[in-house]
This record gives sequence, C-alpha cells and structure tokens, in this order.
Amino acid sequence: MGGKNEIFQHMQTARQSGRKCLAILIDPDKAAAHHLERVVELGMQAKVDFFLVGGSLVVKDELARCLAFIRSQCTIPTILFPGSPLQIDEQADALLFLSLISGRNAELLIGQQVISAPYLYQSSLEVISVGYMLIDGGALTTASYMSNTLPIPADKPDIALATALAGEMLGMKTLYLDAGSGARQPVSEAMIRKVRKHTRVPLIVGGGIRKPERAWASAEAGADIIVVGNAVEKSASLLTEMAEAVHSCRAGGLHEE
Ligand code: 1GP
Repeated sequence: MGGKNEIFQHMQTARQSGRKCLAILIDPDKAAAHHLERVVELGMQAKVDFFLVGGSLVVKDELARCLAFIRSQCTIPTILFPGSPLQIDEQADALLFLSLISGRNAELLIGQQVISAPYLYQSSLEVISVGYMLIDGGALTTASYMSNTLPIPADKPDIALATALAGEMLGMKTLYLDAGSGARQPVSEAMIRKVRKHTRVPLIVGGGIRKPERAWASAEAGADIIVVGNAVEKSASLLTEMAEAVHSCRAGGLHEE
C-alpha cells in the first residue's frame, strides 16, 4: 500500500474547502476506444478530478486496456470502483475499498474485503475505505441485484443518516450514496443534505445524474464528489457541462455546522 494518501487528501481538501469534484465513471466493458479517447480528451480540458473505473458486473477483460490508455494520455488520477476482487489492477492510482453498509450481505460487508486485503497490502494502490450505501433510485439496478441487497428507501433520509453515522463511527474514510448506475431518480437533495450535515468525511454521490443542473444541485446539497457514468457514456460532450456545473458550485461552506 506504500502509505499513499494523495487521492484521499484531495477528497478531504475538497470536503474542507467546499471545492466540488467531478468523477467520471468509466465502465471498461462499455468504453469503446474512440469513446474513451474523447472522454479523456474532454476530461483533461474540463479538469475532471478523477476517473472511476469499474462496474457491478464486468464481463470482458478490458480493465487493463482502459487503465493503460487513460494513464498514457493524462495525469487525472484513476480510481478503481470494483464490483468484485477480480477488478484489482495496479495501473490505477487508488481503489475504493467498498463495504456495502446499506445491505445485510456479509460477503459484501466484509467477506470480499478479506479476500482482497492481502493483495491490496502488497500492491502500490492507495486504498480508500468507503461506507457504500445503495439508495433506491426507482428501478432495480445491477448493483442492487448483483449484491443481493435491498437499497435504502429514497424517502428515508433518517435511515441513510443512521447508516452513514455507523460507517463513519466504524472508521470509514469516505461515504458514498449511490442510486445505482442508470437510476431513474438520483439521490434526493434532502437525503444528501441530511447526511452531509451530520458527518465529516468526504461525501461521494452518484447514480442517475443526467443533467448538469442536477449535478450542481447535488453538489450544492452537500456532495463533495459527484459521480457521472451513463450520461457521459451516451454523450461524451456532456462531460464539459457537467464539469462546469460541479466546479461552479462552491456552496459547501453554507452547510457546515
Ligand atoms: C453508479 O454512481 C454511479 O455507481 C454512476 O451512475 O451511471 O447513473 O451516472 P450513472
């Protein structure tokens, strides 16, 4: 692990300063070469903060190719967002070490982590622990189905907050509210606001964010890092507007206690 801390530091600085970050999620199975080229080019122009790479179900062996390409083109940090311990690759800079704390599937709370920890210990990857919470986005998502867990109901911010607090008290360095890729409804501003108000670690929010206005609203409600996948997969040029929206929002300070 090498004691690296740079990417987490970047997230924490964002949390403390109110500077909002945009992370573009790249599903290696869906990232055709020409699309990836365009996304990386636009990502550099728009100063995207991170590329998240991974997916709940990755069936092709494209992860290494995808990471190698991003690395060869830019210095934007790449962070693995793994759906399973098979998605570990040292070409990335960091890995989100997810524990699915919204669910009650022991395998995803601790089982898979036990399997991957010895590999990660020997790797050069920066490991960032994440209290990962699936929030109902109005449709059954791959993440929910594959994890065999129920998401937190969208209209129960109190459950989300209690879960987030437990994650933080257990020592998780970040929290991630995810409505799941392709969610019909993104995580509500009310839920983001509530979790943000009572927790101190960097807050990542994603799932179903299709419009720049929505990305801005999620950031304004208190997300420190906005994750966008599908929308940019469908239209790479949207990346520029998403980055403008997220980076123009500096409202973090407004919601500090
Ligand atoms: C899913 O939060 C990410 O894990 C991104 O979701 O693909 O819907 O943007 P979208």
